[in-house]
Amino acid sequence: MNNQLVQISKFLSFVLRHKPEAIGITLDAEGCVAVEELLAAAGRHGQSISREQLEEVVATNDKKRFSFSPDGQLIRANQGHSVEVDLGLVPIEPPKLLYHGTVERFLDSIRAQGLLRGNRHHVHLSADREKAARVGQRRGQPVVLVVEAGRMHNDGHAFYRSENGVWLTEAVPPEYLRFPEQVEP
Ligand code: HQG
Repeated sequence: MNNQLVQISKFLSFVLRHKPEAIGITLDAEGCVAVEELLAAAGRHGQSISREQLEEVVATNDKKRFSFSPDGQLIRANQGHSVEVDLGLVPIEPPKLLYHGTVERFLDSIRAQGLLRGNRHHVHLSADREKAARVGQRRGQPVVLVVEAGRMHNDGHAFYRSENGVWLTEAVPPEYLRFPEQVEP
């Protein structure tokens, strides 16, 4: 994606996940808004986006952050919301291990509390180490934690996978986490 599309993607993340009211739109229960309404509201707030640019962002976004409804009339963010939305996620069995990318300065707190979802609806986990490292890298030198997802699932914790392949769960208690200095299986 070129810089302009990245900037549009960031704008869309902001309004479709966190602050629709910033441009005077409301999301429906599933987090959707009419494309026309979104584009008009964005234009009124100094962010003019053409339908073609929007389609390009949705199609080429590196993490498939957004999707259109089947008829193309509505758009929503696939995950990462802080506003209340029902994404219709269905619990599914996770792989045995999942990964979480973070940074050193959070480790003491994570050791004590486990992984907490913060403002988001869920803790975000990745299916492989490389993806998790990229998530951690947003904040500094990445540290990748191993999550014993299979064991959590057996113990009754629900897991979901968003449309763009991010694994989600409510919280990860510390006993299911392996920290880097511990021996790998
Ligand atoms: C940390 C991006 C202290 C956690 C990414 C993380 C991802 C704790 C930060 C998606 C903690 C939360 C989500 C505890 C967790 N004590 N720190 N008990 N529990 N943390 O951004 O997972 O570009 O809310 O390790 O690629 O970093 O937005 O979560 O460092 O997929 O599409 O608190 O956001 O995707 O940060 O990232 P975030 P995240 P998008």
